[in-house]
Amino acid sequence: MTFAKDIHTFYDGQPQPAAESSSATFQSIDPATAQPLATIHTTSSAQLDAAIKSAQAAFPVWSSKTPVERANILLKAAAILRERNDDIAKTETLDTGKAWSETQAVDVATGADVLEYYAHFVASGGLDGKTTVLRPGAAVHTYKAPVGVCAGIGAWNYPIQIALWKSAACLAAGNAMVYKPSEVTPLHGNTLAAIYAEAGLPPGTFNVVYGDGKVGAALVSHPAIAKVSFTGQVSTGSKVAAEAAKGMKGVTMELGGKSPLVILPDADTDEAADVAMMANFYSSGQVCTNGTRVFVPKSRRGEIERAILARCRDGIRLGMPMDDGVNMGPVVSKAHKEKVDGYIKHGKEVDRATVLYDGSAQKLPNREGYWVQPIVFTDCTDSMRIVKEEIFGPVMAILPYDDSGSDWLETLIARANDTELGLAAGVVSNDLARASEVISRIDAGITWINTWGESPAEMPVGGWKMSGVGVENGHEGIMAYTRNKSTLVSYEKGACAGVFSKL
Ligand SMILES: *[C@@H]1O[C@H](CO)[C@@H](O)[C@H](O)[C@H]1NC(C)=O
Ligand SMILES: *[C@@H]1O[C@H](CO)[C@@H](O)[C@H](O)[C@H]1NC(C)=O
Ligand SMILES: CC(=O)N[C@H]1CO[C@H](CO)[C@@H](O)[C@@H]1O
Repeated sequence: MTFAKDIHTFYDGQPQPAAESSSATFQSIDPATAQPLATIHTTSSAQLDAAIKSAQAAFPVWSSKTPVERANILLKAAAILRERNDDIAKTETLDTGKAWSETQAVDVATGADVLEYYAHFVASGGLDGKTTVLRPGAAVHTYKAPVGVCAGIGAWNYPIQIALWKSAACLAAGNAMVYKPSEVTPLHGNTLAAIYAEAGLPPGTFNVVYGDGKVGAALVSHPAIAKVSFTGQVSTGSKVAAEAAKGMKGVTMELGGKSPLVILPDADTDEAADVAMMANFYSSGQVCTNGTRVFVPKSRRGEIERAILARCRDGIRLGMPMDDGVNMGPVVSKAHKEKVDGYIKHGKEVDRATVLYDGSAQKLPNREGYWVQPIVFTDCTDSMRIVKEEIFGPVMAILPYDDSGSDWLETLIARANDTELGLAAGVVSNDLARASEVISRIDAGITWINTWGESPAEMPVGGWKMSGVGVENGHEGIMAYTRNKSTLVSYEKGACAGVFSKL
């Protein structure tokens, strides 16, 4: 694997070791073995300034390239990413603990897709303005101008994919970026920066800084930053947005969810069980759009629960993330394991939910890694803590609902929607008219019918309510990295003549 064992702040097109004496460090840990993988040098405030200066200097160079010139460089970067897919994916597996079967197929490829999508978008006129002829001698031109230097702050569940989703839109629109990966999963940062440099991105256009929330806060509040794109927890997101507001900076906030998956009474059993598994156990449950509140009709409960149970028993293969056939690795860190374990204990002992499937029979590959055995609770009610709060782990909560009587659908929709969060929602049904009605009445930004989780470059994604502001991807995603300019041009002399002339 080709990540550096000693990782430094990246600006001006290369890693920039700090003066030894002032350099604080932290380590990236492999969650499957608890062994350190690399030492990362925390970005000092002088280095943060230098990285932002580097981006400021690169901005006029990059933004004055034509859309086709920018697109060619981004397409080259996408080609390099695809060529090195396996190497980068292995590094992501080491850093996050996610199964290789996932990272190899998803993490790099879905990032490269977005680079290609926005390269083609800008090259084919996606950001073109328009001309309005006012009168024979005058016209109004409108432009989508880049905003300048943007801050990207990533999360630990999809490290390189998130870095690519943010930087693709940012760079394609002609901006420069200073990116901070999560301190829990930092290994991809300099790898991506070096690939951009190799593809021909001018030095300073994409820079990487390292550290925890303190470095993130200094980045967001820096006066030279024009826009902030953040992925992470709701509580951090609202602090970041408040700080950005002081400088009137634009924000894109991709935050958490506690999303409902509604299985309607007419759903196929296998279809329902497959969607429920995907919505809960992909990436060991560490997906922000996970559909963790699974509403199952009481009239169909037995067979649907049996189908879910069978898939848990035969289909979840917990193990060392690089091993063949493994589809569930450890969770990302020790602190996170303790949090998820705490919720499971609470679900059993305090909420007293029924345990439908208990993965504690799943053999652990070793004693050191941050393993959480998957679990499915049923007979859950809306007020239980495991139903209301963030868990972010392989924990499914089934909420049986009454599907008899006259107003069951109303009650169901109200319950599914009854959360401050509004990231995602899904429905499984053969009746598309009813499924669409349910989806249209749940306040959530990312919704699926008869599937879960797919998030292609073409699909704008972002949460409603406390789950976020703005979207990433799709045509809408890049607009957040632009601002509007209008120019009225007079082609005739004397447009302002006469008003202040002598009478
Ligand atoms: C969904 O919840 C929001 C508040 O979070 C509320 O304004 C809206 O009316 C609710 N919709 C339904 C159909 O319950
Ligand atoms: C630019 O105008 C569009 C509408 O055409 C609007 O949606 C967008 O928010 C504007 N951008 C900014 C930065 O104000
Ligand atoms: C059961 C579970 O882990 N659900 C989590 C899904 O992800 C969100 C964060 O985006 C958490 O709030 C949920 O707890």
